[in-house]
Amino acid sequence: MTVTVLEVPTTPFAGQKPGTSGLRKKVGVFRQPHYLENFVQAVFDSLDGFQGQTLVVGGDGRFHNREAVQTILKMAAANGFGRVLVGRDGLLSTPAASCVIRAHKAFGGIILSASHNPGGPEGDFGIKYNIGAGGPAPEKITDAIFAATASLSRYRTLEAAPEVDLGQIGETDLGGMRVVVIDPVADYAALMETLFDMEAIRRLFRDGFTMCFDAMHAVTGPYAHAILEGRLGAPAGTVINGTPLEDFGGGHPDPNLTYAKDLADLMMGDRAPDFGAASDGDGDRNMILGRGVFVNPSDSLAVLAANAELIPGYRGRMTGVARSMPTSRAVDRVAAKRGWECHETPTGWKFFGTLLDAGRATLCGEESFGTGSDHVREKDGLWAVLAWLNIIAARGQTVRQILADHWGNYGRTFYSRHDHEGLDAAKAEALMADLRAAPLLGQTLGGRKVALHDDFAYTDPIDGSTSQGQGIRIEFEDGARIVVRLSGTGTEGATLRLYLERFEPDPAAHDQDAQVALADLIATIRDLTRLKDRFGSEDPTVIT
Ligand code: VG1
Ligand code: CO
Repeated sequence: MTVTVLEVPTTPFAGQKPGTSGLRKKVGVFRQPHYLENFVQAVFDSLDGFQGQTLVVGGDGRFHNREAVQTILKMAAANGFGRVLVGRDGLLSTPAASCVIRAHKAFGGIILSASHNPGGPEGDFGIKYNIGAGGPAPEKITDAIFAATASLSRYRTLEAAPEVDLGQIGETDLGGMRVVVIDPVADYAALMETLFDMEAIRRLFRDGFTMCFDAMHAVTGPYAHAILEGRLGAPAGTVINGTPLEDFGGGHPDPNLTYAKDLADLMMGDRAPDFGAASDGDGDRNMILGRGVFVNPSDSLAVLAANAELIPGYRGRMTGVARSMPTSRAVDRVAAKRGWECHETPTGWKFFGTLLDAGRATLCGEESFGTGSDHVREKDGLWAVLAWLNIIAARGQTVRQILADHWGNYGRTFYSRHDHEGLDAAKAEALMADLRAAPLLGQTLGGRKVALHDDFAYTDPIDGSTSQGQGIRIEFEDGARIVVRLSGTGTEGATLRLYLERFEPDPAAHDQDAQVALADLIATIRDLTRLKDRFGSEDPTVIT
């Protein structure tokens, strides 16, 4: 069959603006004729020099993933890519996509995911472009893509091209471009073997250590089955909800105490295994639990940093750490003790890329259940789980003991995030504007004096690029801190995020519940923002 390149006339769609992590919209929006095609063409139009090069394509398997992959394959061929590597069945977790881009020296990659947002015909879909270093496109590129979407008049695809069979590993030709269907797990699993003491973890399981990994019917299932139950010998049944479903079984594939409630309940109950973990829709987030204990993601980052020397892949090569601004400053204390660089960046993994590339950060993390390192350029859920297993094996301690020791050594940073989802967007914007304008500096709020009040701005120390308006910070003289920002990943109304933090050096006070320890800060920010007056309720939808 002769396949010819077709130029399809089109007109721009408003609002194709990538947010914290790519373009996310309702499935119905993405299924409009030309919607996905326009965005993909805008991505290609913003890039230079990819003729004959390799593109990586894969997604988290949510509803519309399959059709979208076929569309992108035809467009990649029509635009002149030489080769596409695509995960079998169109699957690649976000960290695995980053790994494949790097391992095969691809020009870049397209990842189809709306991460932790629900899927299915009524759910969300998303797409993002990752650069050749493996990480999310920096703002310079996402801005260019958005600009291109606004003036698009045609896109290129193939006429009369057959669907590519994505179910079989192998190679085919598509309009002169090679399509290589790869095992989505192989490169990633091989990389994990180079980082961790796999034998020590194998021994742990052999000696009866028990674990429950909840893949939440999302993309990590095949990876967790292959690595935990396959290579590490954990008993069958260790991985639950391990088959990716297009609608994630109707759930919210977000590994937190609200949406992974079954796992949280199991870990707090009498029959809890030694270790519990979960990951999100696209496999880049992780939640860590021990028997009877939840590890706050900010603490998880600090513990991983403090124990990195116990992990073969990091021994003797820690240079620095980086965290997103709203993430607690627990890791800063580790960096200060070890003499490492410590960077504070805006929310979103794309801000870590330059630091990782330059060797200025080895580990990085976000309070939103994201931890990772310079092994790829995305946060990595299963990597964090393996890192914890490695540390547990090396220290011979329970999660609870490891956490208590950490707090004993560094003090405890009480931390919580309160999410208020589904708010009226205009009212949420008004709250932010009021809070930005309020003359808070020097005032006393809830008995604490305000020492800093700003809207976080960032200058990248490597490439000098700047980003404004990244979240309002209110810091007090005693070191306590409140951060307020609006989500950039939602698809409905607005989500307000309140981040609360207070340092406690006294070990005798470490056992309190975080909500109790932070109660006064919670009251302060609710009063200051008049949450109840504005929205009728001041109760968060999700508490972490
Ligand atoms: C949220 C998190 C942020 C994370 C982003 C993408 O963004 O707060 O830390 O990087 O999701 O994570 P926002 O703008 O909604 O607060 V994922 O797992 O969607 O790739
Ligand atoms: Co995610």
